[in-house]
Amino acid sequence: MTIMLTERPSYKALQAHYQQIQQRHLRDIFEKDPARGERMNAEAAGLYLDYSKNRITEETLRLLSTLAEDCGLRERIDAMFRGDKINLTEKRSVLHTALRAPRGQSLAAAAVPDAGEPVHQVLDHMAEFATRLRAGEWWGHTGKPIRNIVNIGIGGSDLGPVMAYEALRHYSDRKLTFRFVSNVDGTDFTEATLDLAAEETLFIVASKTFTTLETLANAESARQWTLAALGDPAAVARHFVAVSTAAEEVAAFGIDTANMFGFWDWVGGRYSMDSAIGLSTMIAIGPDRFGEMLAGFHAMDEHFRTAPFERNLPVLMGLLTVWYNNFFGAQTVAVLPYDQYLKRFPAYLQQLTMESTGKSVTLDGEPITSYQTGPIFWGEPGTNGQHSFYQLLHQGTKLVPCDFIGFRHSLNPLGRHHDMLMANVFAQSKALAFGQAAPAGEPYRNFEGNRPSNTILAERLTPAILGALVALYEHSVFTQGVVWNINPFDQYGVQLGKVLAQEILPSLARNAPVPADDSSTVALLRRYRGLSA
Ligand code: G6Q
Repeated sequence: MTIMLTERPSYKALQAHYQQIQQRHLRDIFEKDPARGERMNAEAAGLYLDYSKNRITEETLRLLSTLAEDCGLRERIDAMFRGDKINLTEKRSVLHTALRAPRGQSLAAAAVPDAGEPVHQVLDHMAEFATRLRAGEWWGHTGKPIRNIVNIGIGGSDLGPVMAYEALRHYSDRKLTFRFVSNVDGTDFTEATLDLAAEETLFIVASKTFTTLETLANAESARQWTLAALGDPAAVARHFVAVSTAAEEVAAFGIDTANMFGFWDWVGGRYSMDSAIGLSTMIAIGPDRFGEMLAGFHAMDEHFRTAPFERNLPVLMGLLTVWYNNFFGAQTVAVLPYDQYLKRFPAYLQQLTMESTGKSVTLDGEPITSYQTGPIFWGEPGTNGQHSFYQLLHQGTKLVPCDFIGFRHSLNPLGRHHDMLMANVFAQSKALAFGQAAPAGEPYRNFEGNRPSNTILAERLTPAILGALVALYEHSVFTQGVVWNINPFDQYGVQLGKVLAQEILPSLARNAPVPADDSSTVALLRRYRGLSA
C-alpha cells in the first residue's frame, strides 16, 4: 500500500514551509530577490513560462520537487511512455504520446505493437481522405463535391476537435464549412444544419465506443436529414464516415468500414484530439499542418520525459497547482488566453483537468479524506474577462491562481491592437501580484495584491504551438495525478447519471406510468408530463 500523501515527510516539510511563507507578500519576495523574473522561467517546445509571480522561493521549488520524486513521478513518467497499464481501473495502457511519436520512434511499440506503425497507417488514411476532400474530389451522392463537414461527437470526441478548429481557424480552408454537434438537445443539430445543403454535407460520426447515446441520436437524425433530402439509402456511404474503435457498431450503423478511421483503447477520450478524432482538424488545416501540430505535441512530450524537474514546464505547472490547491486551499485555477482563437481552450481544459483529477479514491482504493484533489479550471479569453469576473480575481476574498497565455505576434495584425492586448496581459499579472494601496478613506480602492500567476508566451499561435500547449496541460495533469495518487485516466463519475437517465426515459412517454421514486423526482416528472399532482 502506498503511503498517504499527507504522511509523507516531504509533504510535511512543505506544510512547515507553507507556515513560513504564507504571510510573505510578492512585493517583499521580489524586493529580496529582484532578479527572480529573469531566473524563474523555463522554456520548451516554443513555450516560455514565467513562473516568478508565484508565492514561492527556491526552497519551495526544491521541496515540491522532492515531493514529486518521493511520489515516484520519474518512474511513473517512464511507465506511461513505455506502455505499462497505468490506467489500473480500466486495465489499459495510456499512450496518447504514441499518437504523435514520429514514425519508427514510438517508445511503446515493443510492448504495444498498435502504438507503432498502425498509428501512422491511420494518419496516412486520414491524410489521403483529407487531401481528396480538400481538393474537391470527395463527391456526395449527387456528384457535387463536399463543402460542409459536421463532426458529431461529445466529450472527448467533440471538445478537442472544436477547440482545435477554432484555435487553428487562421490556417483552415475557408471554402469548407465546419460545424460541431454534441448536445442531445435537438437544437444543436437543427441549428448546425439549418443552412446546409445535404448533397454537399459530410458527417463525421466520432465516437470511440460507438455506443454513446447523444452521438447515436444525433447520427440517426443526421441520417434521416440526409435521406429526407437525397432519398436513396445508398447516399449514407458518401455522406458518412466514422472515427471509432468499434468496427462492428460502425458497420451496423450502415457506414462503410473502408471509411472508418480507427484508434485504440489506450487512447482516452479527453486525450484523443491527435488521434483519428482529429479528422475534422486535419480536413480544416491539411495533413501537413496537422503533422506540425503532432510535432508540437511530441516536442513537449520529449521535454516532459527528459528534462530535469526544475526546468520541466509540465512538472513545474503541475506542482504549482498542487502548491495552491493543497497548501493555500485554492479551489480553482483561471486560464486566461489573450487570443480570440483560443476561446474554447478553457472549455477544453475543463474536461482535461476535471475529468482527470476529480477523484476521491487513491490508486490503492483508499478514500481520500486528508487532502484535496483536482481544482476547478475555468476561464475566458482576455481582454473580455477583464470587464467581468476579474473584479473577483483582484479584490475578492478567494485566492485564484491564474495562467495567462499570450503571443508575441498576432495572426491578424490590426493597427496597435496587439500591443494593446499584450499590455493588458502584463498589466493584469502585475496588478494581481503587487496590488496598490488605497487612498486614505477609500478602502474599496485597495488592491491587496499577492495573487499568483503564470505567464506563458509563444511567438505566434501555430499548429505546433497548439500541440505543445495541450501537451503541457496534459502532462501537468499527469504530474498532479501522481502526487495525489489517483487515476487521472478513468471517469466513473459520469456513469451514474447516464444509467439513471436510461431508467427515467421510459417514464417520460405519454401514458407511461409515473414510477415510484423520490418525491422530488416524481413531482418533476409529473410537471414535465403535464399531469396534475
Ligand atoms: C473522455 C470521456 C468522455 C468520452 C465521451 C464520448 O475522456 O471518456 O468524454 O469522450 O463520453 O465517448 P465516445 O467517444 O465513446 O462516444
